[in-house]
Amino acid sequence: MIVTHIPDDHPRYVSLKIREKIVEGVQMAITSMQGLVAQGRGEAFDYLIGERTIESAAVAERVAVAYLLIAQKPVISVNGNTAALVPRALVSLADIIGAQLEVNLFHRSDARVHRIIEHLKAHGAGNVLGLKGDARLDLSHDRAIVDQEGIYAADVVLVPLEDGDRCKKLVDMGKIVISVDLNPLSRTSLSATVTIVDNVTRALDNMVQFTKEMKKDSKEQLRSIIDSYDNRKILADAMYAIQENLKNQTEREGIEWI
Ligand code: PTJ
Repeated sequence: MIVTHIPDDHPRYVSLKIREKIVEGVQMAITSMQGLVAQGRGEAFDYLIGERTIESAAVAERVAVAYLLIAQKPVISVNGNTAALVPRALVSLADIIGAQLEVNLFHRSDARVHRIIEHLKAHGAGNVLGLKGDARLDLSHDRAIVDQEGIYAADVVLVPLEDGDRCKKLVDMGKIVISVDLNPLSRTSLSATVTIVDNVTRALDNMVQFTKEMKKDSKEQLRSIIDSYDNRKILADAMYAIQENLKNQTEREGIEWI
């Protein structure tokens, strides 16, 4: 495997290290080639947002954790990008929530599902769903293929880096859907119940931390966090954060903001 050495004093160290993980994912054949393109789009939005967890994303992450903690059947959907970027955090989150992990791919092959399951197991996962594919969502592509006991039966589903139509389909089925997507205007972001506009590498670590803190909260406390939440406000705040970040950067460079 070819791994490029990134010096830790490089000004774009963190972003380049994340990029290397996706490249490694492709080399291990767990991430699709299309996943590289998706990562590039994500990098662009991350740059616009300032490569940090904005306040409203942290709020959404706490609400997501509240939903996952009160869920009867929480499921975390894993694709080729998230498996490469955050395998350990996915396993940790599933463990402390008591959620199932299910591999669900857009560019599906049983061989890749199998490799991702093995990759998650190598990072500490127990049982991982996704190979059975014994249920189907009403969609015309392979993301429709799900496990009956997993995503199909779930009441709360976390879908990091998703394609918009499945997200909407899951919401239409009455499920609570939590997305992680750096583009606040993607179809996924617009249709999810809770939209986390953050890099999945930061979002998952934050959620693991928040779960540890919130696990002792009562059902009433978790409910009240959920009840005070407004997803449209979170989307508006992400757009505002992008605008402010661009404005500040423009002014720092001595360019007039018009
Ligand atoms: O492994 P597969 O076959 O299931 O395919 C996975 C990808 C991601 C290739 C597939 O779901 C896809 O094509 O996704 P899209 O339609 O490109 O959407 C991906 C979304 O995730 C885009 O809105 C990106 O901005 C966003 N994104 C990309 N990288 C990150 C991200 N959001 C958060 N963190 C990232 N690291």
